[in-house]
Amino acid sequence: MTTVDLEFDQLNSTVDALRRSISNRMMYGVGKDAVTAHPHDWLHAAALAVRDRLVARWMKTTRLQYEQDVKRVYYLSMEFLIGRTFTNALLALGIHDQMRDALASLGVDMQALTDIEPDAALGNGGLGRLAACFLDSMATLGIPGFGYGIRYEYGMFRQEIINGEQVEAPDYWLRAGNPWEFPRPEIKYMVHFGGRTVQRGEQVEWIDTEHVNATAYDTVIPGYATDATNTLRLWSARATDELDLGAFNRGDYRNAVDTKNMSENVSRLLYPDDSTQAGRELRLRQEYFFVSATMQDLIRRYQRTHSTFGRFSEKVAVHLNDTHPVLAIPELMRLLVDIHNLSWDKAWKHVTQIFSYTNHTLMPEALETWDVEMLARLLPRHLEIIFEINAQFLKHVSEQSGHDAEMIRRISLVDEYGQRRVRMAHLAIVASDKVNGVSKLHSQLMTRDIFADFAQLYPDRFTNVTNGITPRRWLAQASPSMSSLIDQHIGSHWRSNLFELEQLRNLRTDSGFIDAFREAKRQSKLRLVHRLAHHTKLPFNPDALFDMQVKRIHEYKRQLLNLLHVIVRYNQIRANPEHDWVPRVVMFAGKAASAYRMAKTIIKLIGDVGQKVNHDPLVGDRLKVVFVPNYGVSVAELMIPAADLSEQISMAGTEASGTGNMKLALNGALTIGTMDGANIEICDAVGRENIFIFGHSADEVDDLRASGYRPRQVYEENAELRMALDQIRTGFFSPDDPLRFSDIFHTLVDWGDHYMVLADFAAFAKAQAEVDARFVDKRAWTESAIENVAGMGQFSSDRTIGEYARNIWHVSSLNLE
Ligand code: 26V
Repeated sequence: MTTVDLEFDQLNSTVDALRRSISNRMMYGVGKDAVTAHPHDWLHAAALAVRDRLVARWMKTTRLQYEQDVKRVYYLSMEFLIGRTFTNALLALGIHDQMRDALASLGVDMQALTDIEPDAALGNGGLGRLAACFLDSMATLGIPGFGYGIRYEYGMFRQEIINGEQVEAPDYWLRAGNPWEFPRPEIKYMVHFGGRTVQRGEQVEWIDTEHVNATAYDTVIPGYATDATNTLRLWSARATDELDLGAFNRGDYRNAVDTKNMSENVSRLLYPDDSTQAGRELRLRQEYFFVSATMQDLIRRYQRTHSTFGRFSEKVAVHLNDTHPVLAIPELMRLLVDIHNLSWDKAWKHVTQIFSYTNHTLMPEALETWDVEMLARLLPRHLEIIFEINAQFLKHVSEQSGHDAEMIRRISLVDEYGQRRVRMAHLAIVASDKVNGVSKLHSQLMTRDIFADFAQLYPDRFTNVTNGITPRRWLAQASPSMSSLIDQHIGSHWRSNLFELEQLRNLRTDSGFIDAFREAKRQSKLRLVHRLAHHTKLPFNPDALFDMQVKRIHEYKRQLLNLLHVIVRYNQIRANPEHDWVPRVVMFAGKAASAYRMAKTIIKLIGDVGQKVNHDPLVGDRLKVVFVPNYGVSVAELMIPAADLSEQISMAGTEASGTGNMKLALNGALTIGTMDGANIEICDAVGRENIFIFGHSADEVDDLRASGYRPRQVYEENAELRMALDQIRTGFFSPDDPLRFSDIFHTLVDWGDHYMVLADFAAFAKAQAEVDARFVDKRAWTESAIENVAGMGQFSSDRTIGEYARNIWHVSSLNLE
């Protein structure tokens, strides 16, 4: 290796310098000139000019990490919902306006460019977006943190709404190339599958395997207003031999190419489905593929500066974002014991100090288990290791518990009822130093219900770290009008210390500020109306109350509760059109898992109700119902700043935390919500009088269920609700197919109403009436909205990451001096 110093240009970020950089990148990077360049070429050239300005910081960060021999955090996640990068990077570097002017001087409109950047949508929902907010905060706080995941070629499907129905289209997000990633073909690891194990003396060997290579793609994660710059490393599968030369030489070219494609399928697509069994084997392969490459990579990095494993657990923390990466545990055991020759006990000691695990859902059907038979076939050595971990664990518990056989069956890593399955959450808990839930309530319920036995055994292991969101993307970037208003009054430092928003409390009664606040909100509403204009063809009144429920479509989130209230309101308006109704636009957005029939039917019902309501001349602009297609990070950035009302109406005890609730409150929306997830903490932060809380609490849900919940009785006793449900059942909204929604009716009325929609309906309707009354009093409403923004300090993901760093990972920030 040579050690010559490279000579390169120091890049500054004046408008002139940026214009030259873009021109150079267009010429030498993209290979075009201003005459032939398409908009995507401009975006590419501008993105490369921005990326160039991040690289020096990135290298500095890496160099300092080695020099200071820091402890590193590895955040393992099957999902990273990054969204767009261009504006985010400009804001992090503080060169947004300079870039806008540089592009303008080249005759290019920056807004038009930012709009064509594809989202990196490598995730399904809350868990994936949380990972992206965490990357932003780790970099901003200077925590030496690495994101590790899969470079899916196809991200979350694009949702089209055709005749009111969800149609999934593939998301080939890499079509135009990805200017933000650095391919690292030299960083590659072999990942094995199948085969069998043999004992050779003390050692076990895993042989006769098939293999695939994992190669790295690195994305720069800039911290906000700091030189600290982290890395997201995503793995892509490459066939180990470019082609099966045997088959090729036999003239079987087709077969040779097929084999290569098969093995590369492992990183082809994101699983858009948390509700089906289909493709489970490929999903297991994905999970192992990415954790194997990651464990090999972190060992290699450790060994660059350490000659023994003595300090391994002092220098490495691995975080498991839910159970999807749990195979990292047996994989690290395998690498340490079988490859690096540590004793089992030494290796296990390291492992139990290195790992930590976050649970993101209490729903039993979402707790991952893997068929023992499938594991035996794909990962025989790992299954042996899991069995050994289990044997030692159960021996220990048995001694401690006085041989409580029933308890041992419950906590075993292997579920022995019926077909044997490995319980991945149990493996995560046994191997982790810390296990956390994502809101206070969720952490309590976790230790009370699903992990009660473990919480008894290891009370100190369980903790809570309430989720948070990055204020850079969710306020500074998403809402230019609100951000600049806040800047004018309290300065710009809230971006790095969100508690500064508390100063807005002093302004809540300042008439000038109240008017300006309302105007900033109105700007965001106009922006949304303008963008929706060509989609809906409906005239929206920007002064109407914008009521939003934006999140995955799921029965537990209760879009149906919202919709039933819309129908009741519609009937009331028709019965009494002269009344002074508060105009409302009720917006829904969200994707349904492709195999989740009920969720798709709910989308269709929203569309059909909208058809009826929106075209009823008696209703006018008193009520509009809109389903905004293709919800994702960028659509969220457009919608959330425009919201007046935030619907957070899950059945209490089902939404682990929610993070959309935080984004909406931060943008000055008032919440209507149940005492669920982080809503409870939001209520404390903004004050009970500035939020609309309704419905059964988690305990009351349990009591009602225990005492025998009878939804049909609710239906019979509430005339307005009954009318709405009957309209759904009899085809009032679907005259072309009157029985289309009969399953929805029966689910709610006859089949148990599992998520207690009817039980909470009356309370919800009452809370909605209070919403109307408050909204009429513009001043009172705006004061509450300001209180919401002012109270959001604790929901910055910087606070969240600070807690993880201190209490779970035990890492400190890099010294950047
Ligand atoms: C499971 C699976 C199973 C296999 C196929 C793909 C897939 C994708 C996701 C999941 C589990 C999703 C769990 C989740 O997203 N939980 C959400 O996590 C948020 C961040 O903590 C939290 O705010 C939400 O309340 C919670 O629902």
